[in-house]
Amino acid sequence: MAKKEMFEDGDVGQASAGAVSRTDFPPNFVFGVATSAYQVEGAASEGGRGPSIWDAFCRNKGKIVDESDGEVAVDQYHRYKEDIDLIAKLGFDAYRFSISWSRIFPDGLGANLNDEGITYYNNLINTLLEKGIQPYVTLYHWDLPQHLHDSMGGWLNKQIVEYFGTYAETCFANFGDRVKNWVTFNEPLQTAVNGYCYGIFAPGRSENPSTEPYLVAHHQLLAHAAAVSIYRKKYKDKQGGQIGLVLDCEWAEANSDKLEDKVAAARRLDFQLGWYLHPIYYGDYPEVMRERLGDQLPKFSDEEIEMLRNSVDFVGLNHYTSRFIAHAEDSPEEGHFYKAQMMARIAQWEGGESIGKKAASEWLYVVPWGIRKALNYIAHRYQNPPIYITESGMDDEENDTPPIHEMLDDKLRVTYFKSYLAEVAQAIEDGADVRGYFAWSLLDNFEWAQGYTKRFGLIYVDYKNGLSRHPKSSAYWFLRFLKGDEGEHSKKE
Ligand code: GBH
Repeated sequence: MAKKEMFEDGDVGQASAGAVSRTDFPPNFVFGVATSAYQVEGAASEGGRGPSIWDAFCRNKGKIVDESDGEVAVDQYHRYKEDIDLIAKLGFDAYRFSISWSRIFPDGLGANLNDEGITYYNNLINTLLEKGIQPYVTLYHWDLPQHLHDSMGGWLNKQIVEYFGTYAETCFANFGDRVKNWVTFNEPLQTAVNGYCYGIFAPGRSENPSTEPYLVAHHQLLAHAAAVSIYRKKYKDKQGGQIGLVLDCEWAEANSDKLEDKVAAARRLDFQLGWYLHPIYYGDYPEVMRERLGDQLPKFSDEEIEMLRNSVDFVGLNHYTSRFIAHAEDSPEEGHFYKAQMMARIAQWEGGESIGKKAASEWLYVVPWGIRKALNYIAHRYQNPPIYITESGMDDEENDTPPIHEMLDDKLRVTYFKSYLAEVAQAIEDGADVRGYFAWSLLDNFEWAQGYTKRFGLIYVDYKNGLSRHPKSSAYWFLRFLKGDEGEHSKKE
């Protein structure tokens, strides 16, 4: 049987699209939408917020394709009530957003608290709770206070661990009476690799691509552990919440049955998930990373490992897409981080047909079966932890030529959510302990280096007309799905 047919016969993957309904998930399964501070808030120089490394990065010519920035973004800082109304109307249970560190401590140091920042997040949280929406709060979604970068080297300096601890504790103390779900870091891999190896994300460094990413990841892990330890010692008992870490993983499917391809796919997963989860579950970085990187990979002291071990109440998974992985002595992928993995990422089946429909972003193909595999992989390799899918979604190209109603009819995005959710339901049946699914994103927003040229939203933002919000077909699909009006007819007996 050809590999492609194998994937379509139902056993291994592709649950039939359209056959998913709310009742395929446990009643307490959480459905939410996600955003991050820099991508949606705007008001970058208002309300006492200090500058962050993304403000500075966006000013470097050539880094953001449309030369835009998050100065205004989609102005959620001023429009949070309208946005929360929309979340409530669509019927979501939860909103995952991030706190901007420099809105809490403008210089990051932890001495000068910005009361206006505290007030803003209090308002946001209280408004959510009034509407029955649970806040899922990320402490760090890439926007380091600029002063910490300038004055001490930011994530390159181990002292950052203490500053992060102070910031995290301030958030627990101020918001933890109402926030019961915390995430320390969003995708520490992206900060490490795109920030310090490829230089395509803030702070845009690529001077020492074979050492800095590993140091930065190391310090993020220690900062994560420090924050969790503070939470568990001083807040968890009285506040009763949970705390975890969010990792990104592109599913890696071996390109063939050859041993070397299987090993390459396994290596690829260790370089994404194992990098962070192995220290937490098994006390050190994956062996294959030590083999490939030698002394470039920092070492943990016994005390540090003690802190890191079991430092998650849940694993957050950001999952968008998948690739076939083949062994490659000299990787066709550019740059140190990919070369170190000795693999090729392939987006085609053997016959040349693409692995899935392409979204707008170069890296994003619609591959529903990958999410089921990623979830089962985490369940088996990391002691079946509670998992929240903290991001999942796809983008359309910004295009202001067609009439707006055409942009709103996002058929492929509807297919994406239907088919990915059907696979999540399968993973739960397989035994993975999946607790929630957050669509990325609530609304179109600042897509980092791609600026406003890519639209990931369930809600369309009209950048030319006062940032008005217009729900797309996918938003209405979720509304029906969450009410239980979707999929029932096609459910198997
Ligand atoms: C998530 O990252 C982020 O958490 C979120 O903020 C973001 O808006 C969302 O994805 C959509 O991108 O191919 O060289 O251009 C997902 C991981 C990191 C995958 C950047 C794509 C692009 C690098 N993404 N990567 S490149």
